[in-house]
Amino acid sequence: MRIDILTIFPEMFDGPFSHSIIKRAKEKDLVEIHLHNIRDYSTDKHRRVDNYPFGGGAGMVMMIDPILRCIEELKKKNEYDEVIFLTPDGKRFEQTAANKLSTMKNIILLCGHYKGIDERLREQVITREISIGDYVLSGGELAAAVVTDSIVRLLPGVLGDETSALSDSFQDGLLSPPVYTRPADYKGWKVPDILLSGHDRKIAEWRHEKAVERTQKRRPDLLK
Ligand code: 6GU
Repeated sequence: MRIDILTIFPEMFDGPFSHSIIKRAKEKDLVEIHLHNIRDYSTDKHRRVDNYPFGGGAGMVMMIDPILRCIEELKKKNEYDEVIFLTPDGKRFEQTAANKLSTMKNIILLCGHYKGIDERLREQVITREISIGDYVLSGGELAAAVVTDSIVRLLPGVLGDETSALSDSFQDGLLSPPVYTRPADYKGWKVPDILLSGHDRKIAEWRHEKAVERTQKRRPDLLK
């Protein structure tokens, strides 16, 4: 899979994409992530990418031209399944959308800033709009990193069996059960006996029971 990210802060992705699972996925050529600085596509001598909103009001709006030039350049070389805009007024991102995006060949993620992007881009070019939750971030970059991480970990070969995405919270509509590791008794804090019993079927039943219990208590909305 190929993911192209359009941003005015490409350096913001250096950290999240240089460690752990995404780093390994890139090294194994399971994903190609390309960062594009929207400013590089500005034809303005000051490399401007934003301007005042028509009709007045506070805040700046990202202009059509640099963003469209970048997207058109990419579309000459690759075919894209989706051109996604990260925005707090987009559809709230959930596991089902991550699953769907992970089946795609090439996608573009556009990170918004200021008061947003010129509406005509949303009407003419954007195919999907995503928000990662009901709170406001300073820009779309952290949201794009979150969406990218959720997609890349689902790509075949990225996770080993032992960390399979199938056992994630939400994949089966339930939160994950509690987990424990050594020592079995930490200064009197004990691990449930069942987990030490070696009885695989009973352990699986216990885990399912705890997952349901936890979901009922913390996220009853998931059970509806
Ligand atoms: Cl995608 N962008 C911004 N700026 N804020 C957000 C968001 C996105 N999702 C939740 N809050």
